[in-house]
Amino acid sequence: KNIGFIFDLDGVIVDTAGYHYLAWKKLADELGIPFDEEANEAFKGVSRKRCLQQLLEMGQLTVSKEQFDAWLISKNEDYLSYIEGMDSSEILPGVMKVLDYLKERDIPMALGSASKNARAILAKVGLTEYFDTVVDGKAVTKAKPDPEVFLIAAEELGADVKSCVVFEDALAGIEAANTAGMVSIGIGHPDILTEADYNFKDFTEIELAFIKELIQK
Ligand code: B16
Ligand code: MG
Repeated sequence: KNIGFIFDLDGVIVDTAGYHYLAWKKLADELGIPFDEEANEAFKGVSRKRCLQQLLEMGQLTVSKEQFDAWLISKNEDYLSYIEGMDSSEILPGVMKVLDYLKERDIPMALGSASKNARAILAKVGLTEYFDTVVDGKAVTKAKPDPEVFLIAAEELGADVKSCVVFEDALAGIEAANTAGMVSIGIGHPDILTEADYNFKDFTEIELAFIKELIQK
């Protein structure tokens, strides 16, 4: 069987949620819409467009297509300015241990992210060469919980769908992996990621013996 390891980016490999939050918060403040870190939780793993739709719904605003697009652009420009200085120090604890273990064994690895900035972030933190393929927000038409992003990743890796392992921090991502029939590993709060096959608070909790088992499964 052909295995494949698929990683979400934001919240799994790096924590960009804080930067997304600052950018959404800036726009929300400009529009007079109350927005806090808790509201930002619902934006995790969700496409940029869908996030703006949700924000406008929260403020009960309806706007023209032109205005909507202009806000999408300004949010992203702000976000890009916040992530400008990102480097490898922002790779989350324990992640390198797992990536290196898989790389040393030539296990096919993919990135499966909703972010259109995924490639730029990977380059900033110096992880581009770890991934055989990057399936990002530019490559998918249907957002998580639709399994499209992970199915494309499996295909590009030449991996059997049922032999793929997915690491995700968002509920929508866990649902996407489960729908695809892949092994889902929740990174974050087990109370939120209840549907995951396995749960870990973060990568420091993952033993290499567990990764070895997944490879041999
Ligand atoms: P962008 P992931 C997701 O990335 C983020 O979790 C989510 O908060 C963000 O809105 C989305 O990417 C789109 O990002 O604005 O950069 O295209 O978790 O799927 O790696
Ligand atoms: Mg994520």
